[in-house]
Amino acid sequence: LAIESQLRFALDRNEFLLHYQPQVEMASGRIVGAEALIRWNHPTLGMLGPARFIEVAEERGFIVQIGNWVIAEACAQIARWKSLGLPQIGLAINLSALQFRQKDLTANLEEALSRNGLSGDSLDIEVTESVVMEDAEATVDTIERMKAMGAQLSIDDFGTGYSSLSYLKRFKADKLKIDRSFVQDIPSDLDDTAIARAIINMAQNLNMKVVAEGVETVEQWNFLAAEGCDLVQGYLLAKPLPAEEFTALLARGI
Ligand code: G
Ligand code: G
Ligand code: NA
Ligand code: MN
Repeated sequence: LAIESQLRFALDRNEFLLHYQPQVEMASGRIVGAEALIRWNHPTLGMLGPARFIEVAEERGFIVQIGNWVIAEACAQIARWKSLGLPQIGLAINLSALQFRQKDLTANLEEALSRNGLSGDSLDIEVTESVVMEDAEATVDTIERMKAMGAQLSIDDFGTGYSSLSYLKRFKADKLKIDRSFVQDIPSDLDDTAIARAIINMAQNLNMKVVAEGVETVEQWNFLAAEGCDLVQGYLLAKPLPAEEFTALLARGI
């Protein structure tokens, strides 16, 4: 109840913030990207993760405004890093299915980019499988406009949803993110190991990059490196960090 009743005021009260988790290129060990992950600094409950409020925000429709705030804040942050002369990275943002269906989504993206003097290749748009599998004309149109802008398209939580491989080919996603549930028990779990390997092989053959999520151990890193995984995100490298801490990490490297 504290969540539902306060959510409508949270944007006006400026209670949302973004944390940033680095994405590291396995071959170079360098930070080449980050994922922006929303947090809500709730007036009485403290810092809340998305699991506590995103579903309610979707049900109530607030997710569209919240998502527009995420787009604006992410672009402002990219511009801050740029003005500090830090290494250029791609920033991934998560878009919910509801937000993806808004007619003005691409206009909002373009506006936030141009207001901050950025081109589209600064952004990496993360959507779940269900979003890209929806064959609505508007979805196809949105994806094409985002790609024309130069933004990357990543399929989040890959393997947990319902994908048609022909859609993957048609939409030409730039990246697949192997869901954390398939990563956590490699290399000891043989089924998960086979799934992770299959996703990496498929992505390579379709010219997509693979990001492994939730990498926590050196054993997982070694397995993924041997299989040809491109990028890694996980506690082994860093947890999602407040902007200042991430900025310091970007400045000194991992
Ligand atoms: O931050 P955490 O690590 O707990 O993220 C959990 C989930 O919340 C992730 O799967 C992510 O997709 C989702 N999420 C995080 N930030 C955002 C956001 O800004 N918008 C939407 N729609 N989902 C987000
Ligand atoms: O978008 P998505 O739900 O995939 O967001 C990633 C989620 O996974 C976030 O909630 C983030 O905090 C979490 N996460 C990131 N790295 C790790 C990790 O190494 N281990 C675990 N358990 N969770 C992680
Ligand atoms: Na995500
Ligand atoms: Mn994910």
